Parts: sequence; structure tokens; C-alpha cells
Amino acid sequence: MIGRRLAIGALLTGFLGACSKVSASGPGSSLLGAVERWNETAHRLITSRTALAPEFDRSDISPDFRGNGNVRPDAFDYAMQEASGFAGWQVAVSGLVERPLSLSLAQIRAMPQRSQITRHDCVEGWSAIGEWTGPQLGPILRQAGLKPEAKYIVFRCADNFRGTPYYESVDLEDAFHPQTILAHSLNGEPLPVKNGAPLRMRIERQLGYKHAKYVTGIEAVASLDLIGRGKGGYWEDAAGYQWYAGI
Ligand SMILES: Nc1nc2c(c(=O)[nH]1)N[C@H]1C(S)=C(S)[C@@H](COP(=O)(O)O)O[C@H]1N2
Ligand SMILES: [Mo]
Repeated sequence: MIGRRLAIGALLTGFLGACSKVSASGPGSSLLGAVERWNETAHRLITSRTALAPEFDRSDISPDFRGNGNVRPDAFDYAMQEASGFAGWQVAVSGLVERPLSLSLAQIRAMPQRSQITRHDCVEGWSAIGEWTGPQLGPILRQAGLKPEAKYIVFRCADNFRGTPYYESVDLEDAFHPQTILAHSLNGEPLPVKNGAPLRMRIERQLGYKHAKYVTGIEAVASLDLIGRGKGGYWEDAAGYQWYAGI
């Protein structure tokens, strides 16, 4: 957050610096137009939804990536799955798709993979850096074939808080963002249970609660109104958290 603010400040200072140099030599009227164009470009650079989240070096990785929220689904089925090394875990890709899929962990590991070392920021005031590996969500959605009415992607999870299932959702811009992956590994090892075993989303341009753990389903929908209590996620429904939690 602070890094990004500093970067924006540096960018703006750079533009202002460039302006004053031009004003010393250039005609005033065209200068104004040029400044406006620079501002527009700067604004687009700063706000671009497709920009990548910063990636870090292996040496930056946090020694222990804390587990937060639910750290073990309490369903009996989950314990069975864990005992078998999640061999039977399936992720359903459903909803507004041409070809519904049911993907095993083995199939997900066999897809082209992306690894990224990113910083996770939780609204509760802590951050951690880890290396996540898994296939990008985009190609999975392309394989299933989104119907034109699909506007959002909902992530279903195996855990719940007092009987209410955890879920999250993103728009298609985040769903197809290159750093949006279905991660099965953290720091080169299968995900620990506390961090979402066997599969969790990484939605790197957004805050921690968007990164759904224990993913069992990926559902394409036209509207979020009828999902949960209609706000697009467990914490959005329960505590009024922002649905768009961009960082
Ligand atoms: N299924 C599920 N996903 C979840 C949560 C949860 O309780 N259940 N907590 C969220 C919150 S608030 C954060 S900060 C991160 C924590 O991820 P971690 O346990 O790997 O630190 O997961 C998010 N995804
Ligand atoms: Mo969080």
C-alpha cells in the first residue's frame, strides 16, 4: 500500500518536473494539452485493473505464513479427504458455462502452472509474503467456455462460520487477471491445511478475504443477488466488507 502510494507520488512528481521544463521553452496553450494527456496516461497507469501486483524474491518469503479465519473445515468429509491426501478432491466448474467441468487435483497439477511470490494483506492488520503455485483461472474458464451472460465468478468453499458457507466472488477482469491462480502449493509444498488445502484462490490485486481457501466450486453467474445474502462474499454479507477490495 505504502509502496504503491510512493510510486504514485514519484510518478506525479516526475510529470510535474517534466512540465516545468517544457514551460520554460514551449508555448503555453499546447503545454496545457500536453499536461492533460500526461495526466490521463498517469491516471490510467495508476488505476489499471490489469496491472500486476508486486512480486518479490525468495529471500523475502515470510518464515511462517499465518493461517487466518477458518484454519480447518470442520466437515467430516474434509477429515476423510485430508486422510487420503485429498486424492478424491474435485472442483466443479459450473453455472453459466458451455462445458461444466469436474477437476481433480491431479488434473489441476497437470495444467500449465504459474508461480508468484506476493504479499498477502489482511484487513485485520497483518501481511505475509509467500510463493504460490497453480494454474491461472483464465484458461480454466476458457476450457469451460463462459456463456455471454456470465459476469461474475463465485468461489465455493468447504468451510463455514456457524453454518454459513464461506464464499467469495470476482468480476471477469479479476478472474482473467494473470496473477489470479488456483493455488495448490505454498513455498513449493502442498498447501498446509491452515492455508486452504488442497486448493485456494490467489486474487493478488485484492485484500486477504477475497482469497477463498478450501475451494470446491467455481461458478459463473450473471448476478450476485441470489448468492449468499447478495453482497458477493461471506464477509461482505456478514460484516459489510467492500466487495471490491483492490490494493
Ligand atoms: N474458505 C475460507 N477462505 C478464506 C477465509 C476463511 O475463513 N475461509 N479467510 C480469509 C481471510 S480474512 C484471509 S486474511 C485469508 C487468510 O489466508 P491464510 O489462512 O492462508 O493466511 O483467507 C481468506 N479466505
Ligand atoms: Mo483477512
